[in-house]
Amino acid sequence: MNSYLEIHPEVQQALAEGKPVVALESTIIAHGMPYPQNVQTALEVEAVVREAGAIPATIAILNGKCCVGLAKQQIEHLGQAKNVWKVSLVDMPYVISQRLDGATTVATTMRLAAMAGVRVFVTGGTGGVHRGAETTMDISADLTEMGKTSVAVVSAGVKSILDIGLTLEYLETQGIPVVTFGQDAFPSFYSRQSGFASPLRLDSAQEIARLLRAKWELGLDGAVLIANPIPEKFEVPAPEMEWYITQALHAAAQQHIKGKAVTPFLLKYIAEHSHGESLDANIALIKHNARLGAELAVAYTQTGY
Ligand code: PSU
Ligand code: MN
Repeated sequence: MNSYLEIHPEVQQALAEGKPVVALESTIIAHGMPYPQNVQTALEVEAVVREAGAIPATIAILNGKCCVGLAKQQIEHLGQAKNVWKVSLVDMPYVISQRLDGATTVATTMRLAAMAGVRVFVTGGTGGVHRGAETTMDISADLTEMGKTSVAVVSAGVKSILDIGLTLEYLETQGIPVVTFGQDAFPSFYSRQSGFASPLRLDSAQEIARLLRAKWELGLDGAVLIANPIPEKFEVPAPEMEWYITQALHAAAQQHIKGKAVTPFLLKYIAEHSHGESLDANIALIKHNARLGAELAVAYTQTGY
């Protein structure tokens, strides 16, 4: 194992001392946002984690090494290089054995975080069950990974490029508690609402930390999905987003986009066509999630069940 993993010394030390660490994904850097906002946001997110008292560990595969904790120039490289793979679990053996560079999805970041001993992970949005999955069977490996790997995943809910209702059903089947922070409605990334109630609600990081302890100490392996609603002032009206999403789905169908290309295609289409508004919202919510994730990591080190 150790010859595959490269844990940054600062992260290694924090873990050895039982200090709070927050894992961060890198697909958002390489494939989720344009340069230079991607690099700037990744560095700001790390700063938010530090301000809240935890150590950030951005995770990516560089030259075939699974890096847990990146230096600034490595983040810069991921944000600019053109040949960075989007690495879900299925891609890991190839990218590692070919000594390539890869940005890690939620599924892969979770797995590497767990291997390193990191229990809290912050992202923007996870993958899920795609609209039309009853015929395409397009269900993200993020969901099956959450079913088995014991890491808390802080997100802004599920983006409505997905079928939110089916995604909630799948999460339930996989035994993944879905907890919305501070409200009853399950949020949909750009919006605080989704039309679905959240299965669970908790109002403090301490209560979420206790839920994590109870789950994992019972031997119930797997993730807890924590949905943190976007701050009101950054919300994008749902009808406006739905219009862009409908256009994006139509373009994807026309261009026969399939497999792992679907999600990046939809995200890129929406980002390019909705101009600055969705990007500003994306940046705001990931920083908002980073704060909650860091508070949760701190609470987890201090709280029993
Ligand atoms: N959804 C978002 N933003 C993202 C992703 C999904 O709102 O950046 C990225 C994440 O890295 C996620 C991946 O793990 O896409 C899911 O891809 P797929 O649907 O191919 O499993
Ligand atoms: Mn897919």
